[in-house]
Amino acid sequence: MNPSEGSGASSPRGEGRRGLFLVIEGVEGAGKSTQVERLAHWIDALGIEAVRAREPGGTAVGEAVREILLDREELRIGAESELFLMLAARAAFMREFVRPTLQRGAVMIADRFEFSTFAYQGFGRGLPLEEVRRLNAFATGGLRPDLVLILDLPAAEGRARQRTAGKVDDRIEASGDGFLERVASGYRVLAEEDDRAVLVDALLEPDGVESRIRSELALRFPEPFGTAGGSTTSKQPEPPPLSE
Ligand code: T5A
Repeated sequence: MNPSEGSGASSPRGEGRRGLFLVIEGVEGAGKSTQVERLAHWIDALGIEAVRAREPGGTAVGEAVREILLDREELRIGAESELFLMLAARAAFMREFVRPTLQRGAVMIADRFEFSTFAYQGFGRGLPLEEVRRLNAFATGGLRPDLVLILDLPAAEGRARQRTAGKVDDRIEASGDGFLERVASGYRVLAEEDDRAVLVDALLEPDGVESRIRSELALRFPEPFGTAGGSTTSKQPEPPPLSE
């Protein structure tokens, strides 16, 4: 996905406040790209600038790293090398997208971010999670998302959706069902232990998933999303401050 900038003028959290950093996560085929697009259009329609980008990717460095990570099946990339490549892409993503977007008070919507690293390289590949978190924090400078929406779906269901869509396996998807199941359950553990994360039932139709996402945003960020209706699974009413 290429970055896209909206044209709205107002700031999501009021004048003089920083922007909002939203992340959509989940297993392969969970519907992340679908929901990132819908969310960006909704926020644009509210007159707020929304910037969206995928990880790994988005930047020139990130897209080059993505090609190595996903498409170069002849390369034997060890788990540690995979981690550092993801983090190399992330450092560029922070510098070129996230910080400038938040500094001008817009909404950054990321299609995957650090939870992917914790789930895939930590739970999936078996690298020590605390070490993964520590290295990730260096790449991000400690800047964390305001909200991580995890599209919760059994790994097998996501793979089935990908097959229906005609998607060919990339290097990471070819890591096997056991790997992808560890990733899916890893996401649930991550959601349980982090107040900035919430599971969204991704077995629902796309409209239902979108409605849950809007409701969650309305509850956590009443200004400017408070007009959205629907149910919610939120664990906290107020948005946490961005930490750096
Ligand atoms: N990775 C990434 C790491 O290992 N570590 C990291 O730190 C990072 C950042 C990236 C790969 O890199 C790994 C993880 C990944 O293996 P990717 O292509 O960005 O790969 O991610 P994928 O999950 O592979 O992307 P997909 O496009 O396959 O999945 P999405 O975006 O979750 O799903 P989407 O929206 O494209 O939808 C897939 C299909 O399902 C349908 C859609 O129409 C589409 O056909 N669909 C639904 N069907 C039924 N119900 C719904 N609710 C649906 N929503 C969408």
